[in-house]
Formats: sequence, C-alpha cells, structure tokens
Amino acid sequence: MTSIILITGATSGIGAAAARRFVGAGHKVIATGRRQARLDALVAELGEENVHAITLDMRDEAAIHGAVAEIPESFRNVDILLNNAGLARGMEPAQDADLGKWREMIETNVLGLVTITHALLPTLIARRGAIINLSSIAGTYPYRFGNVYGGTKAFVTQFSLNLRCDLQGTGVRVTSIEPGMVETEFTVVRTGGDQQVSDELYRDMDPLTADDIAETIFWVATQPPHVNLNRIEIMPVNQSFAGFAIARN
Ligand code: NDP
Ligand code: 8X3
Repeated sequence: MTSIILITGATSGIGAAAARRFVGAGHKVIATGRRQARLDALVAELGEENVHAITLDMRDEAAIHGAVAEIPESFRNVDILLNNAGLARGMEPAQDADLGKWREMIETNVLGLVTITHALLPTLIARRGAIINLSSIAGTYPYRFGNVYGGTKAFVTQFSLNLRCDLQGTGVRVTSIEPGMVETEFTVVRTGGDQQVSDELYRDMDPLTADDIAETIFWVATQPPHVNLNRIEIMPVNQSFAGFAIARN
C-alpha cells in the first residue's frame, strides 16, 4: 500500500536520502525545506506525481499552519511525519556562545518540530499513522560544546516518549531515532560553512551516511502496525564514549 510521508528538511542529508528511499519503494513524499532550488531538483529527480514540495522555514509558525492547510488533495492523507529538519549552530563553550544561534536551534529543533506535529496530529490519528523524530545521541550523552544543541535533542527524545503515552490507544506509532556522527551538511552548517572542519571531523572514521539513517527510518516505518520502535540509538563503529572530564587546581 502506498503511504504518504511528510519529511521536514528534505533538501539535504538524511531528509533527502529518506525521500529517495520512500519514493524508491513506491511511496509518496511531501518534501519541505527552505532551499527552493533543492526542492525543485528533488521533484525533477523523483517525479511530481511522487513528490510534493513545500518551501518552508520551520521557525515560521504561521507558514507551517499555512503549508499544512494547503497540502493538495492527492497528498493530504499523511501517514507518516518525519520530523527531520534541524541543525546545530556553533562549536563554542556556553560561556562564549551566541544567543542568536541558541535561539535558532530552539526555534527549529524544538518549536518548529512541535508546531508541525501539533498541526498534523488529527490527520495522523485518523490515519493510525506514525511520527518519526530525528533526535541524536547528543540528547543522551553530554559533550563539550553540545550545550543547547544537545538540550534540543533531549527535548526531542522525551517529547517522543511522552507522545507515545498520550497517543496510547490511537494506533499512532512514535519513534525517536538517535544517531551519532552522520556525514551530511550538518557540520558545515554548524561551523557556518567550514567544509575543512567538517572533512577533518569525519576523516578516516567511516561515519554513518545519510543512506544508513534513511534505511533505519524506512525499517521503522515498515514494521507491522502492532510494532512500535520507541528509541533507536545508532553510531558508527568508530565512534564510542568518552570518559568524565576533570579540571585540576
Ligand atoms: P543537513 O544539514 O544535511 O540537513 C538539515 C536539513 O534541515 C536540511 O534539509 C535543512 O533544509 C533543514 N532545516 C534546517 N533548518 C531549517 C529551517 N529553519 N526550516 C526548514 N528546514 C530547515 O543535516 P542532517 O541531514 O545531518 O540533519 C537532519 C537531522 O538529523 C537534524 O535534525 C539533525 O540534528 C539530526 N542529526 C544529525 C546527525 C549528524 O551527525 N549529521 C546526528 C544526529 C542527528 P534547508 O536548509 O533547505 O531549510
Ligand atoms: C549530532 C551527532 O555525534 O555529531 O547530532 O554530535 S554528533
């Protein structure tokens, strides 16, 4: 059966890979993001009968409501919401961080995510659908300079689990996917465009790929209707855990 999946942040990385994975399997995608040219390219690649693009800034609450209200009839019955749009901004300690960047992360990763979830809940309940949220290991494990980014992802994880409680009995499934290092545009965005820092971070460590996560998302979404994956933590083999840090006098 063909499902309709709304993917936030489908212009790059994990969201774009998920769009390709779902359309490749015969499903229909509503693809959102700010970069219209990327969305146009995705529609041209995957076909306008398969992909409906919406140019959307997740920080704009009114635009989210407008976008959801204007989904065309043939894409209206959204079965799966993939809350993927998100970003980290900055690699500084909290005491040196820019408040504007903190605000941008909170507005995108938290407020945008809850706004579109709230707007689509009636449809998802009617469809006995699914919500798949992109959280992160940064929401579970603290690391230096993770400050607000990790805080937003802890929110995403806990919001996912709490949604499960509230949606008990509706048939709606909710999953928090918590990846470690995935080489996408993530670190280029985080550093304000520094490709070199990104290349160095992922150098010689076989990071996860966007396709790895898209495959996980697809697997979650295609479980039988009685199966709910609550949380999935997934890392590259070459990434593991650091110890506690100690400051000496
Ligand atoms: P990318 O930077 O490659 O993609 C991020 C996507 O989010 C883009 O499509 C971008 O679209 C969209 N986005 C960002 N800000 C906004 C906004 N204000 N409005 C609308 N869309 C927005 O990164 P990833 O694919 O890696 O990231 C996807 C998700 O996965 C994020 O939530 C990230 O936190 C999470 N994640 C990533 C990990 C990694 O190591 N890469 C690990 C764990 C989680 P556009 O710029 O066109 O608006
Ligand atoms: C980002 C994961 O490991 O790069 O969400 O901080 S990591």
